Amino acid sequence: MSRTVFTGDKPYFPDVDQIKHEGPGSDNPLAFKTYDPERVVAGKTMEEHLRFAVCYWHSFCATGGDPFGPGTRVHPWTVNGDRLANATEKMNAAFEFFTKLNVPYWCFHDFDMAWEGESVAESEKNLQAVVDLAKERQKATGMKLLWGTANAFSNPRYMNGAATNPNFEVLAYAASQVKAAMDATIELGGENYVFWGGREGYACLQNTDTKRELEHFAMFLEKARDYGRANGFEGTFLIEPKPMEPMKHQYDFDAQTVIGFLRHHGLAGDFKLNIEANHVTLAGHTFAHDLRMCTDAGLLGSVDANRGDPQNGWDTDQFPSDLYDCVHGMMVVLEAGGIGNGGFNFDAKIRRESTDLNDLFIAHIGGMDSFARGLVIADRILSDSRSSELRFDRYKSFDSGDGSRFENGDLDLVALRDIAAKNGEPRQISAKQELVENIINDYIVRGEC
Ligand code: XLS
Ligand code: CA
Ligand code: CA
Repeated sequence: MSRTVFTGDKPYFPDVDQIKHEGPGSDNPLAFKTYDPERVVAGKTMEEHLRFAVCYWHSFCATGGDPFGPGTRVHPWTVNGDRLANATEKMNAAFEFFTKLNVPYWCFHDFDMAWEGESVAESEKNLQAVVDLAKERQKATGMKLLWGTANAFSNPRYMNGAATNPNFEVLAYAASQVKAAMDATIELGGENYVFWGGREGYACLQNTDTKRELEHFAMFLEKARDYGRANGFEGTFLIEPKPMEPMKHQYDFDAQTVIGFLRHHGLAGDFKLNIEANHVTLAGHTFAHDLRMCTDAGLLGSVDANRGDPQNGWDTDQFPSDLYDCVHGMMVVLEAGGIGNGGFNFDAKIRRESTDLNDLFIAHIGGMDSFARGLVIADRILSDSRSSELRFDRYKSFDSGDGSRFENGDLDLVALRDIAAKNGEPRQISAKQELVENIINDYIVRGEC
């Protein structure tokens, strides 16, 4: 479906119309080549499968600054008015962008939409003023909120963490922000609420009580969950793992770490994971690996769709363009039956050197086409009977007889020993890795998508 295009008093992208699907033959940089919201793949439309979201922070706040120099882009929506006038213009630009790109969802942090005040009460008032605006624009356009979150990592007070800060006063301050951001998410009908660990971690083991900090973290999440549920939040709470940066050691290292933490503290019923591709690669895994760890646990909540750079060990937050990664990722998502009430959020920033206003459109179009191609190709691969045969036939020895008795817990160590003694040297079963890789590559080039 197409969203109603929104423009404020003055359009910020006057040269761009709503982006349309023109097909693989098109060389128009402002058109989709594969992503077609109405196209049906594996029983659902692309829009339903992918539930794309645009993020507020990189796309409308970041201007391309890095540790060696200031921003390179001047946002025309940054006006010299008061803070509310600025926030309003930024929101107008954002809703114009969302609706021209024709994505169904968006995501925010409290202080990318609003601005921090001198006190808790003032910050709450600032956020409420901006939520009122967002509510109107959502109503006018049909845009929906995929998730909201609180930025409890930028302000210097959070230098030692938020929920894991050794100072209780800082923890309480962070709670005030989470409460307000959750109120905002509820008011805007958000389908999820995200906790990224920010500075939840440590730099020096000798001055840190890790056990106590992790217990505080769990308690904080529990109280946030209770508040959300008591106040009408029916969506999913999401934890977003990241192994490092800003802290040297971050508690939410990767998917398996977070799954263990959630289960240990009895939080897995309300919390799932938001997997960001770049964070997974920082943890030394592949995007598809962490997705699979989540789907195996029934805890895949949502995806931050971006990528890192294989030569760099930091969070480059580039737009996803690696088709191989998108295919593998979508195979995991499709096999698990889809992304549920999560989505694919472009937590990605255009490069510092990309300075044209329409580069923001080009980047998102590329990301959407990459995941749409990933979806189409993944579906074709999974529909080829060889895909499941190659995986599941390897485990056939557990389907019946002694293998199945083992899975049921009916064989003890002595019984296993006796079976080994009777059978002698096991026969080899080829893993056929090269064949699997060849099949995937064949489908990447076979057939139009
Ligand atoms: C930072 C994270 C952050 C979360 C939301 O690395 O990706 O943007 O997604 O706080
Ligand atoms: Ca992210
Ligand atoms: Ca990131």
